[in-house]
Amino acid sequence: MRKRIVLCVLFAALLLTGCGKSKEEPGDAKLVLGFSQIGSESAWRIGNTKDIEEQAEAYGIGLMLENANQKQENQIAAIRRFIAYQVDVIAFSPVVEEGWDNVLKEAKDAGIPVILVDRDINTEQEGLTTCLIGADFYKEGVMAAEYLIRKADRLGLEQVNIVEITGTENSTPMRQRQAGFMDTIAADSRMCVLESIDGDFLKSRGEECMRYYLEKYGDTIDVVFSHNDEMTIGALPEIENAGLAPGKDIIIISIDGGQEAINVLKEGKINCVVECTPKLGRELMETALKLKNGEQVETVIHPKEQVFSDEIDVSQIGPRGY
Ligand code: GZL
Repeated sequence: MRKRIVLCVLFAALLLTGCGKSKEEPGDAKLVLGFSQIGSESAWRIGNTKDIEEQAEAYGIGLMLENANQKQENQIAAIRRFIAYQVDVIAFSPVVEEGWDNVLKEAKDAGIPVILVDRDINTEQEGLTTCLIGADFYKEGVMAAEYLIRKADRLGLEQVNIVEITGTENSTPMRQRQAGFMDTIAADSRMCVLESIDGDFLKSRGEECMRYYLEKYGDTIDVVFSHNDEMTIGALPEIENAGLAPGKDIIIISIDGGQEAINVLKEGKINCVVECTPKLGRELMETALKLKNGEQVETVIHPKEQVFSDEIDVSQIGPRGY
C-alpha cells in the first residue's frame, strides 16, 4: 500500500511539473510506464511521441513521458527517476547506442523490465533489455540503394556521384541505414560516394551540409542520400539557390515518409522516400502489458514499411499522420 501512495504522490508531482503526460491516474491504470523520449528534432519524433501518448490512453496505461532534448545524460536521469518511482515498465528510445550499461543494471536490480523503442543499444552485459520495437534500418538503407540502382539503369547513367547526409552519429538508424545503403551499392562500379557528413537528423544541419557540398562539388553531384526528411527538406532550398532543380538535376533520396516529404515528392522535388513509421505505440503498450503479466515477449518487433517514389502514382499516397 505504501508503494502505491508514494507512487501517487510522486506521479502527481511529475504531472504538475509537466514532465509526465498521462490521462490515467496510477490508481486506475493497468500499469505505469516510464518512457524517455529522445527529443522533438523531427516530424517523425513528434509523431512517435503523439502515437505513444494516444496509445497509452487507449490502453488505460499510466504514462510518465520525459523529453531528453537530444541529451543522453537527460535520458539516464529520467530512467533513474522511473526507477525511484518504481514504475512497472521502463521504455526509451536511445539517442546513441553506447553508454547505457550502468543505468540499465540499476533497472535490472530494481526488477523493472526495459523495452527499447525505435533504436538499439550496445551493452557489455547481456539481458539488460527485453525487447526492441523499431524499424529494420539496414533494410531501409538497402531499399534506398535498390531504388537508386533502378533509377541509374532507367537514366542510363555511367557514373553516379553521391553525397550522404547522415543521421545522428553513433545512433542505430545512422549506422544501419548507411551500412544497408553502402553494402548494396558496393558491387555497382557506377556508384561513387564523394563524401558523408553528420546532419544529426536536423533541418538546419541538412541545410548546412548541402551548402558545403554544393560549394565543394557543385553540379558534379548526381545524388543526395539523406537519412531523414528533416535534413532533406533543409537541403532542397540550397540546391535551388545554386540554380539546380532537386529531383531532376540531382536525385533526392530520403527516409521517414512524413507528410511534408510526401508533399514534396508529389511536387517532383524528391525522387524516393523510404517509409519509417513512427507509429510504434500499440506494440509498445501490448508488450508492456505482457511483461507486467509475466508473459513471454518477442525480442524484436519490426513494423512493415514501404517505399514511395517516382516509380509509382504518387497522387494515390494518402494522409501520413505525421
Ligand atoms: C528512426 C528515428 C529517426 C528518424 C528521424 O526510427 O530514430 O530519428 O528517422 C528521427 O527523423 O530524428
